[in-house]
Amino acid sequence: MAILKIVKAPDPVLKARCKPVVKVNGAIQQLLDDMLETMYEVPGIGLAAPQIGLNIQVAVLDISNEKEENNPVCLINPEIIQTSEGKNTYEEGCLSLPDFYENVIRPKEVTVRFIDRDGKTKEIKADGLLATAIQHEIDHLKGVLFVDHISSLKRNIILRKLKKLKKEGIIK
Ligand code: GNR
Ligand code: NI
Repeated sequence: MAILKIVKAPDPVLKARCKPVVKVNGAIQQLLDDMLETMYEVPGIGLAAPQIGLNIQVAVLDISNEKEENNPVCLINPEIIQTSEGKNTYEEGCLSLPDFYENVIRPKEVTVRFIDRDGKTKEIKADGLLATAIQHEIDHLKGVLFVDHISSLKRNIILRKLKKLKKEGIIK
């Protein structure tokens, strides 16, 4: 097990498209376990591979609260195969955009097809926070951040502030 370093914007690794995983082997399972450990440590409700510097189609999620049992979800090569007409607004955050939050409108319900930690193909129909988090993580695998869904004015303010914080050595 290991805690991994989280990449902060702006960084080209967060803007690249991710390659599919061709085989679920021990190395991928180790990576999933390390990503879950890193996500729980922060804590966050999701983490995608580009956020730890890897452009591969892997993400982990857990929307359970501190009183509940952990409910880890591992997504390999996820695709959204259905979205609802109805929309939902959530105030989103991102571990790669630390301390910035904005409302994002997305489909309320999604069905996602993916390969799980055991290499089995699965489908989940999600709504509420899980649907939002799944869409947020799949966006990361396409090089999309939540700030790409808000106005360019708000996005540029956030990215400029992050650049400055990096330059001053306040964040890495
Ligand atoms: O921890 C996270 N919280 C969150 C809140 C609302 C919508 C999406 C998220 S995902 C985020 C972790 C993260 O950056 N995943 O990529
Ligand atoms: Ni994120």
